[in-house]
Amino acid sequence: TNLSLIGAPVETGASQPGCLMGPDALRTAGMADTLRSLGYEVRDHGNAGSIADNDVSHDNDAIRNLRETVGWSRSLDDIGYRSATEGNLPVFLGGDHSISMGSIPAVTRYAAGKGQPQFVLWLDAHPDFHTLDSTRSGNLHGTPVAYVTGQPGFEGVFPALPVAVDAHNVCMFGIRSVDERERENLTRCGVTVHDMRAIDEYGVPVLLDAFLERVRAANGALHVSLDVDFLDPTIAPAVGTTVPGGATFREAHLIMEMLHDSALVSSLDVVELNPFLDERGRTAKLMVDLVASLFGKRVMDRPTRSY
Ligand code: DIR
Ligand code: MN
Ligand code: MN
Ligand code: MN
Repeated sequence: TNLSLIGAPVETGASQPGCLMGPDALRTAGMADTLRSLGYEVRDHGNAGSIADNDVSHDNDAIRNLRETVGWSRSLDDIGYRSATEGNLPVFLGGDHSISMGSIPAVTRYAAGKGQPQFVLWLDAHPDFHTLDSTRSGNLHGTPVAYVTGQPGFEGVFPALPVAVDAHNVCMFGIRSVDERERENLTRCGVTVHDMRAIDEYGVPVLLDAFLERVRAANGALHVSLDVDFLDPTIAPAVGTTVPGGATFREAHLIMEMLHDSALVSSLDVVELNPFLDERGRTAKLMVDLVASLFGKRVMDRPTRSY
């Protein structure tokens, strides 16, 4: 597999500035060389730009930076689709979580062309399931899952989706901050939400293995979207939306290790890193280390087991 790193210096979806520097912090923390050391051919495509020549609007006045976000979604959709069709596994280096409004449509379209259903593993403190109508903060990083699963209200604003992700094929881990409107819609649409309590009660292996089995049984493509705030703030402080009680170091690594063993992952986002809030690159290095686990870094070899 060839990995293509796609920098997405986007901060217009977040409440505060800083994610603009995310791709460069991940590079500085050694993303490309770490992946090369695991045996991959890695090409860094540099940073993408926005296609912001659109003239969209919406009557929810709370929404911030709508045009910029639509522009980024178009641009990242183009770049991601091209990267996938050239046979690479795209790794999107964010940027706030609004970049998934480009990355996921791209890989979903590519998968559909091969007859594969798209699955999404969403690792986040938040479900990011607001629609343009339901968002109160107006921060569009809170909307990507609603958009990519084809929830109503994005038509005529964001690009039409040739193929939406089936909401039943979205599985979330680490959730611990949900707005009321999101909760109603998540339940209605059939998204699998493993909140932190579910991880406490069952542990990562049981929950993740059940999802990976579904992906495998459907011959699905699997996109992983890793938000820094999935992690507990004590180990990952460099994010603007920290929520206490997040995933531990080992829970996060175990997810990545199991994903590697599954050999199912076909694309990845690393999002919401705000280097301005970091402690000497500590969070950036942790994110690189987690990505390394996802791509095969291990302590000891072991026979693949299923749970
Ligand atoms: C909140 C926070 N649900 C909002 N969302 C965040 O603004 O819509 N997502 N921070 O990562
Ligand atoms: Mn998020
Ligand atoms: Mn989040
Ligand atoms: Mn379904």
